[in-house]
Amino acid sequence: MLKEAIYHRPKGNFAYAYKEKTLHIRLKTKKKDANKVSLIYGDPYDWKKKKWTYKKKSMSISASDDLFDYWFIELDVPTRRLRYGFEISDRKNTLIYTEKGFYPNIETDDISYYFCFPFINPIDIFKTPDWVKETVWYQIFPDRFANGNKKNDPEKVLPWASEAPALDNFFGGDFEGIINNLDYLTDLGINGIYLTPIFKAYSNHKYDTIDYMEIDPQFGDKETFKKLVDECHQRGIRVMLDAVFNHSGLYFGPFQDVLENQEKSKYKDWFHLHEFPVKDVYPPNYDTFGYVETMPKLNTENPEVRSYFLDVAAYWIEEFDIDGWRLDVANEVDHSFWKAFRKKVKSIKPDLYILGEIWHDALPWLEGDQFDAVMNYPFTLAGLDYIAKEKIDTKQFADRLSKSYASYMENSNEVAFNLLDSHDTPRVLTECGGDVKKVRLLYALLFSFPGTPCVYYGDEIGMTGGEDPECRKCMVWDEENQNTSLKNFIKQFIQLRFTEKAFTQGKLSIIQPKKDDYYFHFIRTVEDSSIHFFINPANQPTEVSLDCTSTNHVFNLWNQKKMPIENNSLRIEVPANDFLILKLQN
Ligand code: ARE
Ligand code: CA
Repeated sequence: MLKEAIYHRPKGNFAYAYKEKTLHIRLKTKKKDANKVSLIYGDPYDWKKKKWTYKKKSMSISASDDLFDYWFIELDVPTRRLRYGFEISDRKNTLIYTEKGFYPNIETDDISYYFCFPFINPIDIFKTPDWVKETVWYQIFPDRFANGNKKNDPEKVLPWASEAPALDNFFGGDFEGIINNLDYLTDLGINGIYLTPIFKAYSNHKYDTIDYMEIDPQFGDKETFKKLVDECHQRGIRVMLDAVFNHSGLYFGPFQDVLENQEKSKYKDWFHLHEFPVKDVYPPNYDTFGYVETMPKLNTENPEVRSYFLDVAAYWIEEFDIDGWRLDVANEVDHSFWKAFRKKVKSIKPDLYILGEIWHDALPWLEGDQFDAVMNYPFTLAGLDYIAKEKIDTKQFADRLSKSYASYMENSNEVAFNLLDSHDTPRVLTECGGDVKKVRLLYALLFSFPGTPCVYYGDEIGMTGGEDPECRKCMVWDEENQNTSLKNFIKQFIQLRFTEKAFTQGKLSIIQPKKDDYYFHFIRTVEDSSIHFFINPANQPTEVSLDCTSTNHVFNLWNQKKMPIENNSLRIEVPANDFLILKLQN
């Protein structure tokens, strides 16, 4: 047994409260090293005749990556406190692993060396909003979705789709355009809209804010925005806005004041200035987003800045009843600010969704005191490498998904924001080289994996586009130019997702692919039913077999056909570039 590879540490993603009386515990071992792991556990104060009363329960491998197996157990903890260790066996030895190291036997006279989860205090439980699990998002880049009012068009507006999107061109999309098309979205089945920035700003993308308390006049006014939120809520659609609090725009009042009054400006501590005079030219002599001189970084440690932005966050919830904040460049803003942010927004609307934009490992923001989830780009990139670009095989794909899944708590995984693309990446159809079969497989994965899926506007009708700004073309409304079969496929999948609880609440197990398996197999289980998903991106069919010893019925959920079970097993073909969804029920 490779002791050096064995790892556990209470709290974080290795031992955490899932609910008031439920703990989740994980243990990492070298891949394929241990063949059995049990949790030895008990209440620290439960002794009989000077011996500690403990119980033992086996753990199972919930995920594996290239190097490690991740053992997992969900444990009821009625007294809310726990002392525990692990009994780990390989073919030769059994060892007890505790906070103080390895021991040959289970100790019951002195339990001080065991791991300790002192107490589940309800206030510390990571609570994420339930509704998010049931949400299918649609991301809208407002200038490009629909122009519902020509009167608010910007001065240099171009006729819809008359030119390729550029860094500085405008097409006049607005709130009325979105309102007019809410039936289209409802028909598609979506029930959440994520809008990229809508506050007064200079550019077409609006990430360079001028005024955080005003709506950009190109999109409408506060009244139209209120109408948009109300109309959405009437249809059961939630609304999430983009919070760009890492940096402002060049024309943000306080930064203009700095440029004008320099050292005398009362806003000089609102930013990170390197020297005076501050000049708004490249290269900037102040901290910025990247090296973009039109995006000066805000000093969120300054109490005035902090309170200003907390007020901004509160204002759009209190006055307009928005349901979520997506946090731009979230990992470059200080943790202390985000902790205050969570307290503030959750005190106003406890089930508001806080979504951070972080492309990397984000555990330090996902421990219950900052965000609910992050944009799941590791999922995006793994999916594209596997299906679109064929750069990795099934095993590597399973490893990557498992690793990122095991790095967070279930509380957050359940509301992970899963996406195939966004306004920051090439569109999924383009990544797939125009191959719609691949796109369908990626959607099958997106809509079946734990988390909350998001469709980037226009993907559903087969829009294409490379890197930003190409991925921001005007929405195609003419049905003649829409891929309606792709749209119907997505619609059907969303409907299916809503009819089966396992899609939104099922526990995940990723099946380790065998050496030559080129299909990806995972299961979502809820109560007495489980759904098996098979994704086959290969150009050849593959046969899979399922053990049905403890199953009475198997349904193919995609075509609603009952499948024949023979000799307690089911053998079935997954066609080339296709998927299969089987529900097993007792
Ligand atoms: C535009 C052009 C760029 C050009 C730039 C400079 O498109 O090609 O280089 O101008 O002039 C917004 C606009 C962009 C604009 C940008 C700067 O939407 O169109 O770029 O402002 O003016 C990293 C960050 C992540 C960030 C991405 C883009 O970590 O936070 O880069 N995403 C957000 C928004 C963007 C927005 C901004 C930030 C700024 O979603 O839309 O850009 O407000 C790796 C790295 C990641 C990296 C990721 C993508 O995986 O690890 O950290 O994300 O790639 O590059
Ligand atoms: Ca308009």
